[in-house]
Amino acid sequence: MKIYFATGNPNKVKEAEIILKDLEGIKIEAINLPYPEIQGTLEEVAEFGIKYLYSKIKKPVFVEDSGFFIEVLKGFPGTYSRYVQETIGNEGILKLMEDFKGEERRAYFKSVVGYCDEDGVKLFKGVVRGWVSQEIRSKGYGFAYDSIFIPEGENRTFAEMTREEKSRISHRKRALEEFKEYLKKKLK
Ligand code: ITT
Repeated sequence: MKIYFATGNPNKVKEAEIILKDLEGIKIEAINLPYPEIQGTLEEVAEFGIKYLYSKIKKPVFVEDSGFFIEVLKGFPGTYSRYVQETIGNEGILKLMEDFKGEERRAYFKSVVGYCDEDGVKLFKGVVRGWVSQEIRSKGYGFAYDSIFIPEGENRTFAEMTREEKSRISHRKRALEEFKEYLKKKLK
């Protein structure tokens, strides 16, 4: 069975490949098919996008919509994560966070996978909690907010961890793991 992963972000494809690699009987193929991203929660964006894509290609397909949420900033950048990363970037975020210390630096990544086949739409969610670091820290791994996010139980940022290490605990891992369990049951 072939399932398409619709995304324009190659980093997400590499991480999804690591997480889904042991899924027997299923072949994942990335396609860069644009879909309308409405303004709304991650769940609303994923559901609208996946319905649109399925109506176009009529084949099993999933999208993965994610964002970075800083608690003291009321969830900003959240569903604006891509735009904020491309505009003020991590330096801008650290500037906004200058006056906050310790627990005030709480943040999380959230991922929503939207899947659709002939049985309809399913959503799977994953969250990883942690903190915004004091400075940008990277060993060249990761992308976007990875170099300013320290997950719980770690003192390295995601960008100081290898892709495999990040993919053991990430929001994407948690959402795709639920998706994987669903597919395994479906294939039985
Ligand atoms: P799609 O084509 O799949 O939509 P995208 O880059 O627009 O790719 P999202 O809308 O899901 O993806 O993600 C919004 C932004 O959130 C993304 O561009 C990054 O800036 C940030 N982001 C998401 N996951 C991340 C991760 O694991 N590490 C760092 N930043 C992440």
